[in-house]
Amino acid sequence: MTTRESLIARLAAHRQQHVLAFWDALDAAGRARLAAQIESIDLDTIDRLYRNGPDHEDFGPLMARAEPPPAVRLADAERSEGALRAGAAALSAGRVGALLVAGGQGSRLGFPHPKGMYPIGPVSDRTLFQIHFEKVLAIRARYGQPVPIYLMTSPSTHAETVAFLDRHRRFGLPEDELILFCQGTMPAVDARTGRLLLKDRDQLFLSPDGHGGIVSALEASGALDHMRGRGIEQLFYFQVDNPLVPVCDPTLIGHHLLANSELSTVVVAKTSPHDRVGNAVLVDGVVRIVEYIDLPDAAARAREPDGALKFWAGSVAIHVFARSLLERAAGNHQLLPLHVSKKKVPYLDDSGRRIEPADPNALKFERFVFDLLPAAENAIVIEAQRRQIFAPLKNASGAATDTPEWVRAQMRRQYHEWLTAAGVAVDADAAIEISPWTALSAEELQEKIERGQWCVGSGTELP
Ligand code: UD2
Repeated sequence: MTTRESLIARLAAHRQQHVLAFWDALDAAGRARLAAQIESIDLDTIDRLYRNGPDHEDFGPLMARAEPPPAVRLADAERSEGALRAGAAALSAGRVGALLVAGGQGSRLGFPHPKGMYPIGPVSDRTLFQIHFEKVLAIRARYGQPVPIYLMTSPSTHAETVAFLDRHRRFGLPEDELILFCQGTMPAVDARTGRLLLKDRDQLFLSPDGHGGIVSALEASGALDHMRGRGIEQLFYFQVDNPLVPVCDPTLIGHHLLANSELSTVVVAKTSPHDRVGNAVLVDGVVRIVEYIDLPDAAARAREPDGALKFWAGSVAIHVFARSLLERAAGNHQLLPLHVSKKKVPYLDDSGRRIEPADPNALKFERFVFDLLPAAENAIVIEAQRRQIFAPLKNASGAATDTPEWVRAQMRRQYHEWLTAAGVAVDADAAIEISPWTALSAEELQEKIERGQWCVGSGTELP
């Protein structure tokens, strides 16, 4: 059993005893909670990060050696037919699963629930979760094989996500094809002193350990075993906030397979030097992603002689992973370095007063899943058109982009383009939504219209 003395001994070695300041006033449940949190923390690692800074290489020298990456064009006519066949074969053989990350706290959006519960469908108010699940179900129906969804939550989104998906009966997804697992957490420390911060008298301030936490969470939850047991070899990875994501797109998966790649990452052309997307680059012959906040200004602004951005390739956080890479990473945690960022974190001071800092006061630690790129065999970059695959919901109404209104407008625009391409005349401002059950792409919609499997209504949700 954990005693106060054993906790003090553990903490004192790292000068962190202050987190027990209110121990005597806690009830048994409070003590148990705090003790469990303290025991789950790797205090050596926290010390090391505070003293030495992040685990990863310095981005200045790294970007000085960087080149723009070679990229396969998703729509490259010459190669895409073969890619489509390869991807379709993997889906028809039941070898593909979906990895959906939904553990973030969505603080910029200001929505007090998991982001996946946000009603974004321009006509139907479908939630992000429903849109993603229906895309997977449509792929499942088309290829006649299960496509299990491995859905990562965090302690702050888990219970509500489970209850929401239960309430909606997983939108029709069979029970054994939805594997929910919760990621781990990391503490925050005071940026000036390195002291752990208390959220409450019986709680440390903990936040999700970044989407790179997926590797250890997949292993600890048994999800990797589930993949092995089901013969799932490739995982289509995406973020919960992007309703345009082409989930399990066969051509994309096919490019990954044809390149014999263990990690393929999708990029779009950046629209400005400081676009809030990761930067796919080639360093010493190796593909990697440098997050926008880490990109040195000079590199962000570097131009080619024709005026185009040198580092043009913006990562939209859509990847295809080979299971083999996730397995290797699960056995070697060094492959995912910890990044450090300075954030505003409210906390209790030693007298129990709640402090709401006006400026960033704390260091938070996160792992990024794309840091697995250098460890991947034959990693490739696939370029797609931004307007076709990317409209992330990040900001509350009022911001210039990435707001609910902006995302709905992007969705309507896409449906409008699909209909127009299929020869259907629609008013530019018509309220349109195309369900994933109807079509997952412009081509599919066109085929259905040509075969007479679908006809146009107006002003209402299409079937
Ligand atoms: C992410 C990418 C950025 C770009 C952009 C596109 C990182 C570090 N940045 O930026 O390069 O591709 O997305 O939209 O990836 N999440 C978890 N657990 C965590 C943290 C995040 O599951 O601990 C999920 C979160 O639910 C979301 C996704 O990861 O689905 C991205 O998180 P974010 O919105 O905080 O990332 P952002 O917009 O800074």
